[in-house]
Amino acid sequence: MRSAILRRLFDPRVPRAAICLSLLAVQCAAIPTVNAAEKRPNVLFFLSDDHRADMLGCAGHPVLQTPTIDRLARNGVRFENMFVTTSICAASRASVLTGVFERTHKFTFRTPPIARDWTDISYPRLLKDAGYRTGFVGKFGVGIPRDQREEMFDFFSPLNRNPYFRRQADGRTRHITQIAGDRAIRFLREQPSGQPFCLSVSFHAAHAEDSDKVNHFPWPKAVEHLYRQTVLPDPRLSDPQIFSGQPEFLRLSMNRQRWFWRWDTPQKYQRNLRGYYRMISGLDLVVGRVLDTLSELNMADNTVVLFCGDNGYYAGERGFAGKWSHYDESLRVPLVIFDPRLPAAQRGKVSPAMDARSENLSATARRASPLSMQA
Ligand SMILES: [Ca+2]
Repeated sequence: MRSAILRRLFDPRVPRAAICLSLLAVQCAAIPTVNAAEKRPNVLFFLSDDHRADMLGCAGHPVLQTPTIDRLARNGVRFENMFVTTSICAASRASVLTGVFERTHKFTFRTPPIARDWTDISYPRLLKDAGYRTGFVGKFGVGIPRDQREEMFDFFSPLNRNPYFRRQADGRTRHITQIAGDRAIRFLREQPSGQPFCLSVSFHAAHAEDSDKVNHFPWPKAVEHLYRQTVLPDPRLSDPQIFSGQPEFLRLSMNRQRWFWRWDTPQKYQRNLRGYYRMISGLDLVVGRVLDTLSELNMADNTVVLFCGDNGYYAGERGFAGKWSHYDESLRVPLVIFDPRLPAAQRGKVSPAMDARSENLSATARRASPLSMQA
């Protein structure tokens, strides 16, 4: 089974996208299980939404505070050349799950669900088949028939936005970023000993609430105090000549239409970008809470933690908003991997190695990963 999966993943006729999770799944599944269940690493995978690579403190952002992800990068590796191949939520998330391009899995908005060929080699399916307890919390964003989904996940707890705030039993409201954290913590607390796990925590933040043209970026109350007094710098490449030099189809595109929703006046720019930053700081806070629980449960020393974004974002750069198109702001996403088994000398590095567009990704990922391929 494993060799068949590897053949499919590395078949040169099969185009592939960001296959690092698929590789990790194959590697984890390859570790012998007899009397060694405790040695197989757990996998904790955080995925943010509409989050560009430079929107992290550890990536040198001058304003945005992400202390938890920065700590993961200090003790792990940050990959500065992580690109998505299709810059839109649905298709990109399907690629993250399956490790193949949109043109192969053929899933995006309003298409049929992902075919079994591809869910069979999704990282949760590989790990579940290998004896892992697999969990999913948060924004799923892909169509998968129920029977296929149940073959992928033991614990499935999706969350939808709109609204971002949910009324709780005690009458208070709670942001869904925090609710995702609550459910992730529940999964960890229910984890039986002697079995490894793979938990995927998929945030809606920092996706805009597109139906609300006034409050695009609702942030959790816990980060209300951030960036209050900060005047946010203008976006790069915002000289009007850069926009006017774009081809007509881009000047008329949704990238431009939504610029008028969010970024076209200094007041809107300051308000909305402050909200966007707070949403990212809010998810960083929740990542910290989940990692604290991991430590409390004595599982941190055997858990590989990954943090990635599903696509980038234009926050006014080039006169654009949103994602979808081909420029760096839209395609480049954060990727941080913390592996507790990584030698101290290899920690805290910034790697230029990973490039999901590269046909050599499989070899690159193998070299970059502390988990050596055993195929
Ligand atoms: Ca997205």
